[in-house]
Amino acid sequence: MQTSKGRNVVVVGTQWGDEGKGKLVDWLTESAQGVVRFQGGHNAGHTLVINGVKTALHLIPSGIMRPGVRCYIGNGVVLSAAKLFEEIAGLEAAGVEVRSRLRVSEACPLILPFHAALDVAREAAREEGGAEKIGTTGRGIGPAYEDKIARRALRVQDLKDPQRFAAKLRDLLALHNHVLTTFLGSANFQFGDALKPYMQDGEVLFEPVYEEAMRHAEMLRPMMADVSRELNEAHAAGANLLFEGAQGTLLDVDHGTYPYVTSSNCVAGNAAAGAGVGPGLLHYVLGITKAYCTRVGGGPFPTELDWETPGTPGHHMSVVGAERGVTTGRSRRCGWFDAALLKRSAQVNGLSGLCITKLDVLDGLSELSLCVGYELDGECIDLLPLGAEEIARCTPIYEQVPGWSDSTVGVTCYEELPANARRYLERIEQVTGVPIAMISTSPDRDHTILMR
Ligand code: 2SA
Ligand code: MG
Repeated sequence: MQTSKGRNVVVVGTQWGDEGKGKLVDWLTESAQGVVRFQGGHNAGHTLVINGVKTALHLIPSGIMRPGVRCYIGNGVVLSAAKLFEEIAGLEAAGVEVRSRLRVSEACPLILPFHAALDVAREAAREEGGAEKIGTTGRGIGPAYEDKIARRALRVQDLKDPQRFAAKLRDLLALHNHVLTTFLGSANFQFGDALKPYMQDGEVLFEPVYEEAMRHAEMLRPMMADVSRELNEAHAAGANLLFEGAQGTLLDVDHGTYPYVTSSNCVAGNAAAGAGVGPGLLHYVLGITKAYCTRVGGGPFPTELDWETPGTPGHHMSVVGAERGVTTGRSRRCGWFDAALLKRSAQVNGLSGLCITKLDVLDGLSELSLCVGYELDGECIDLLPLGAEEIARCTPIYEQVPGWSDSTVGVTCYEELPANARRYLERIEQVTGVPIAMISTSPDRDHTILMR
């Protein structure tokens, strides 16, 4: 990977999120001057371990942990100001300077309390109607993107004009309260405690939402920016920029296991649209790829294993990999590596290289299965099909690969990996057609192998 001046890297998850992007963005930030989030919101959970201390970030780019690096929240992100200030407070308490280094696009749509109410209500209504839940994080991400696409969203820049904000908010509440009380009103569910201060009789109130937004407006003002302009200027001045994807390719609203997806484009191309730079500024696309697969939430997962029964490989992945959601604490489903899925991911992202993470979690498994294709309706295919229904009908075709018993934890040199671990990685390269650029052998910043 080239890290010379003016070279920008996009980091994306190639599976269903939680591939370890946070650690890698932090590691790559050593040679970057700016880190940019371009989609998603506080549904993301990026964990960093620096000198043994764990930090979980949801909204603020992982570059914040490197003093001096500028962080940008691009227009493609849906922003909860409440969560932003909660996260800033946590970082400041740990001695991290945030406010002078963080720029927030004025074009970000806002996530407000009624978005979370709608998110929770919709999931309950789905379940009651007999459909599988999407398994959202309940953070209001989907409803906030709906408002954006419907051209009625309140954006960060509306916070600068209280009258305009109030008028738009009244319109939005009229619409959403109608949906909450009529369409979703019959669904049997409870709003969480966090929503209670804003609600009465199943409706979201104007006053508490408005007053809180105006308090946030004051605090946010110094950080509001034309992020597109600032990024283009930083690039022109020779800065290296890092675009930090959240979630993963199979959760992309177009290319993922629709409808079991998030509501944004998680693929590399959206780094341009979601930050306000031209695609020519995206020089290298690094696909972060877990050495096995996990998924949190509903939807098809062809290589899923039993991850609840002790003594099984799936349970091993779940326990050794500590596979729990960083945002919601939910258990992640676990399964074998899926190279046919990765092939899809390589295509839709235009991956330049892979970074394999959590290789050490597979230490001690005597044999590994590698999915190289599927049987679908009597035919063999080598690429993940489109959409949840077809994917659910896929039966994986596996190759057996011998495992290794030596520990790979903390290995920093490729040649020191057990021979079978190297064979496993080389097979992944062959099947997916993407070179491995990096390997991560523990959550620690320093436990990283750089290949080329
Ligand atoms: P949403 O809330 O509308 O984005 O949910 C839609 C689907 O997207 C999935 N999703 C995620 N999957 C993995 N990791 C995510 N972030 C957190 C983490 C999740 C957590 O890093 O662990 O703590 O549970 C994330 N965010 C969204 C979600 O599970 C739905 O399948
Ligand atoms: Mg995560």
